Amino acid sequence: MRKAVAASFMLGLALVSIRAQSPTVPRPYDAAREKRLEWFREAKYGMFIHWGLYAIPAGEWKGQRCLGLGEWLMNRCKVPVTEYEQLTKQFNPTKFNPDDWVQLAQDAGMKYMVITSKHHDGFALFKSSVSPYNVVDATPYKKDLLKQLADACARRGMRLGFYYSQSQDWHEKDGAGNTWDFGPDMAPDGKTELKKYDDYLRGKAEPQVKELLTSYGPVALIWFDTPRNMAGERGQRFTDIVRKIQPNTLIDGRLGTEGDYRSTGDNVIPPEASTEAWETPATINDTWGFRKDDTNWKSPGQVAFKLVDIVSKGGNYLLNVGPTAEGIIPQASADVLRTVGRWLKANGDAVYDAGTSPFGAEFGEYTSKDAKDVRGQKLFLANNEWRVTTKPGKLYFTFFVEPRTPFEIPAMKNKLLRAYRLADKAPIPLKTENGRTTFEMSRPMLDPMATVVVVEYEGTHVEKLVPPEGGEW
Ligand code: H79
Repeated sequence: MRKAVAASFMLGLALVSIRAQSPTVPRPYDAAREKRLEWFREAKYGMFIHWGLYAIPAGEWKGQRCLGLGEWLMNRCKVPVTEYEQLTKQFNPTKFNPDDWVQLAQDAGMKYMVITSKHHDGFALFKSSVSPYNVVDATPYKKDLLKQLADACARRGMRLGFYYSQSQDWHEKDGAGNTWDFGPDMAPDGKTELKKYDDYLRGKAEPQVKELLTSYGPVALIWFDTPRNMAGERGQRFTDIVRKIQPNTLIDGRLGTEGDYRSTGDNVIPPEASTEAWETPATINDTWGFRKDDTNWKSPGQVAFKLVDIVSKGGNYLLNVGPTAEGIIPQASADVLRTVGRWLKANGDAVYDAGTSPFGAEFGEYTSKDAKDVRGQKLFLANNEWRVTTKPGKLYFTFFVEPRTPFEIPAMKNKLLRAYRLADKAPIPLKTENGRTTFEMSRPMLDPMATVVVVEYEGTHVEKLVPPEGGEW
């Protein structure tokens, strides 16, 4: 026994080094981290808010369309700091009503909110004694936006986290990213830093993160992004600040050193389940910061699918909205969120605190041909008809299209007890023949968005049947 423990510890050490390439390799168990993660694993669904000066140009600079992500405008159109800074004089979001935003998140069924406290452009949405480039000191609005949102969240029992761009800061000569005003970050050797990066980190980023953790009550999480030159000691300095001031605050997966959970790439949903805590940050159209020309809203059905897909794989869905410069969350995105929220009111048992699929074949399969996806990975042929999530003794089958009938429940050892539709508890007869259990639903299905069928079984966890010798069923 002791040998086994030692062996698994050694294995744990060995795995640390290969985790970077293989995020599905579990990390060694960390009781404190698991405790911090408890609420996060239950919550499943959060609201991301990208808001800043970039909402004013909204994708257009000096009458020219500036393509790409709205919040990347300064970078994409190489706007000098001296010009971009002028936006502060116009920033006056008088229609901002923090209670409306929290109410929207609650109507949407979202359990936490994460707002950009400072994006890559360097402008802070909060009062900062470290840099006057902030909403209180530099704009006619003069009020702390984060304080107002934090107070509304506290009043309504909503968890609040802060996005903070620790590495890129295009406003500062020693921050990463602004090559058009301040020259390249790195020498051509790719190793020698050309900016006094630690001056920026110690002079602005670290003290601002301290401010965020000190002045706004409990911070659910800090969402760092795009780690450049952050390895080792620099990342650890941020971790130390967070742990010292608010030990329960979660750190996302993009600090540069290991955080509390894994962040996927933007809009990336992995093909398979993982027991490690993770989160997909995602756009509801094709930008994070508001762009007036982007109305490519995902439909409520698409959002519901992504949510259940992510939950069935063990992750969280952090879905973004981009408010306008006046402080309004675009009506079309609010409508989508509320439609999904209504569906969650009836079907939330399948989502909140639900466990991963015990099966997996429903996700799809890797191509047997030599095809690659846009990221150069082996192509995964996703199957999007249904997903399954779990609670002890229960399987939640969520159907996004009418299933082939009869629908065959994947084989398992546990005895199946009963099935019913989640939204109205209407019983659904189970039929077992030759060891295979099936059910049929009356058509058309109840809900045009997605219909959840609960299947109850004996025991608390699914015991898989081992395939008979020789392989396939
Ligand atoms: O905050 C959101 C994005 O602004 C941020 N992450 C999410 C959560 C993000 N930062 N960097 N990226 C995403 C990758 C951005 C890549 C691109 Fe570009 C920006 C592609 C086009 C514009 C940089 C500049 C790479 C090519 C040109």
